[in-house]
Amino acid sequence: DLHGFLDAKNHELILGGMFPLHSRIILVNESSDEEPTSPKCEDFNFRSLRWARAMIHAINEINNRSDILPNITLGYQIYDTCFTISKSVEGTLAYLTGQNETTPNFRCSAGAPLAAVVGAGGSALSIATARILGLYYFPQMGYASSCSVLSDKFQFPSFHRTIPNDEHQSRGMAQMVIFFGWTWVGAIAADDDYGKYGIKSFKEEVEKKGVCVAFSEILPRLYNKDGVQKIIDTLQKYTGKVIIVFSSDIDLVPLMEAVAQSNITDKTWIASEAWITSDKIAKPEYFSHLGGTIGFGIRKASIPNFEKFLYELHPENGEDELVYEFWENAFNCTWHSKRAWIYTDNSTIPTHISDKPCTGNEKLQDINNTYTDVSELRITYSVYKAVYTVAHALHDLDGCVPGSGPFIPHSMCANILDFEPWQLMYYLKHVKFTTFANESMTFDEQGDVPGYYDILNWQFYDGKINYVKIGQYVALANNYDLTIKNSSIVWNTDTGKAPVSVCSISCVPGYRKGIRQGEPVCCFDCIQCAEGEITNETDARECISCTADYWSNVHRNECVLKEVEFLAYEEALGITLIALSVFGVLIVFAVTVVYILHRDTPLVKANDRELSFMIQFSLVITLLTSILFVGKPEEWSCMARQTTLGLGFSLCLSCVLGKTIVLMLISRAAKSKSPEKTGEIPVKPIHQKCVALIGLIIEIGICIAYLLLMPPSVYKNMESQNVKIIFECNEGSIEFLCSMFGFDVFLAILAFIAAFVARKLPDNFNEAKFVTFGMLVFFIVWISFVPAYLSTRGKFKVAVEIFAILASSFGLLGCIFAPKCYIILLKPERNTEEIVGGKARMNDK
Ligand code: TCR
Repeated sequence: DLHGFLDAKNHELILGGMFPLHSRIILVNESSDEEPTSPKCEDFNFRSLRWARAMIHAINEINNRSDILPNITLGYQIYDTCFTISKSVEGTLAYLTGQNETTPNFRCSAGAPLAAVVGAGGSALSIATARILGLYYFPQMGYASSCSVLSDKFQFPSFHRTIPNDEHQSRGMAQMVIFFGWTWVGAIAADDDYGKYGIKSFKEEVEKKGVCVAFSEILPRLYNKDGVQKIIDTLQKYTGKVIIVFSSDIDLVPLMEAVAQSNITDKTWIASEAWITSDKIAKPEYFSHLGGTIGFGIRKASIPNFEKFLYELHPENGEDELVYEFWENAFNCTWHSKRAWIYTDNSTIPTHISDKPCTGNEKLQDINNTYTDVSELRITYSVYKAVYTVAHALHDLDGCVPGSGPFIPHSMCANILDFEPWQLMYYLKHVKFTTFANESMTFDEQGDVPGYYDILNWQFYDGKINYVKIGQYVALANNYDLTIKNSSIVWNTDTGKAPVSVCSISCVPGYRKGIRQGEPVCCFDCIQCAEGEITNETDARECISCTADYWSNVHRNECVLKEVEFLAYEEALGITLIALSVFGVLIVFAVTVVYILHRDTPLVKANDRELSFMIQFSLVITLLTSILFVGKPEEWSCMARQTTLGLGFSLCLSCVLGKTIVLMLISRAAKSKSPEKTGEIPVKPIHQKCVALIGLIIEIGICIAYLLLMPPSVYKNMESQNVKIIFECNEGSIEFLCSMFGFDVFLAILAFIAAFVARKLPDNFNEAKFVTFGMLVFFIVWISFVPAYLSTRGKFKVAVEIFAILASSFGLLGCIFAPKCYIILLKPERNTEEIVGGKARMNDK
């Protein structure tokens, strides 16, 4: 028979109600030689008793009201589902068959026709019952069945509910996870439709946003130590901090007991609606493990006069046998006298709870029981709304004006005392009313209500766990709105701040994400960008290369202009080189001054005075060209530097050649003839100058061709070094450059040969010997220059060339003029015609 409350006497219509008044059925090993009986239930559930009482309270209220169903009295029949599918189906069939008939005959249930069924608790139960009720299009109002599949009106045509679809809740949780920046979360689901569908849509939502689900576990259906241990192991391995649990409190208890015994304390639990306000889980002794839990709760209201009504429950108020059982469980006592009556089946009488006898004088006010706790009326309010919805639908049906009713044909009305289930369905679909809490109730196409949730946070004060509202989530049509007041959240982290739940800490700019083979995308390594590449955002997937003139900085988070390199005037090397060249020029000037002052002495006059001045002038030029090599290269300085240098040297060397040729001829003549006749050699000073001029002209020719045809130009060298742009001169044509300097070398060789031949002239002052030295110095400098030049880079290349210029100029200066100045200034007694010899004589002509 129906196990629960029945109040159907003298009533016109009955509402069926299904509540999990017990949490499970007693499993007995039935032998197959006996007739099987429906299993008994155990573990009394105070919370659902409150729900059932809310239904009765609502019905009493409606019966007393004159504005709803004034002429009809409603009765109720409540069935205990024991939180089990089989019991729920059994109850459904009992409703439909009018208890013991095999054919559905719901009109005859308990003496009055059954109008609708409120229930059946959890989604799995509602799905099972809705399939049967749906066959008859029998109205069903769910109050706690939130699973998204129940919105499918093809499968469940007669199902309506006053609790929002879990789709909203999953989406809200996903948004919350994203709001707090968690990307590495765990998920645990109960082994039923509620848990599995809830986690499924949560995962879908969250994965769209790049959050990874580290693990997804299913709670074992029947308590099973290994199954729970497996989840504990997973939790212990989990490195993130956030775990989402979609489960009813009853299924979650074994896991939470195990968690409380483990050392898993640094996790933040995200609760689904079914356990966030459950005192089975929110126990102070679990608080160190579960403190700071955040979860979703459906709308709450305090139902008027409900608390008083709850306290009215007393076994001696002529109530049902269930109330005796409640009393035993609540007060921890035993009705010794009533036992046989309460537990009709002797074989399953539970061992009595305690030896203390129940007296009936116990006071509910004295104990702290979930049943009387009216601080969090959420599902209770949902039950209340479900009853009111049916009542309003019945009221609308009753108020139908004949002739303008909704039913075809002839705009018929239905009769309140004799209507078909589908006719009430019509009114349920269109019902519209406002509850005492000012909530307006309507149902959409799917029989659903809008998604509204309070976001609750567990906080411990006043010696108990409080559910503090820290925000809300409102889902209207396509508009989702999550508000969270961050400051009012209490976290169970060491820092008191929101936990950071990531697999890998995000990569700062300058680093990119490197995939780890075979691991989720949220787990990655941060790899620094290569040189010349940067990222300027966090968590970049790729580095970007800097453009041509730019290069990455040390942190690789910015492209900076490349450093420009050239030999600047300001730097020490540049200053030193310029100082050296100016110093050289000053020395040349000094020599010139000495020459001018002693212009009539034999030594100066010897071997063409003008050529000597020309050599001094050319040395000034070569020394000064080194200045052109310093500083940022420009078009003009690039063109000027090599050509001036070439010209300077050619002038210098051709003058030297002019001089040495004469010396050579003299020495040749001296070998064959007597020294007196040397004066007769046919060389005139004008010829010497011609030699110098011809040399210079040829060089000028080469230079002009060079500048016109393939001139040197500025070149930004970016290849040889990444971090720097080297400003240098592109020499234009290597061929021209080589021929220009090649000609200089040619002149130098000629001068060297001539001087070498004349080096043994038996003069007192042997100029040829010093020129030979000078040329040797010149060669040595420039020969060693080539490898040094080729092996240096950047600005030092120029410095090497300047060194060569200075060294060769100083070499020439030193070898050609120093000995002469020495004699002119310090040994004037040797500066006589005899000593200077034939040369002077020759020049005198
Ligand atoms: N929907 C769950 C069952 C459930 C529940 C609860 C059970 C909800 N809220 C509170 C016990 C207590 C929400 C389902 O299965 O759909």
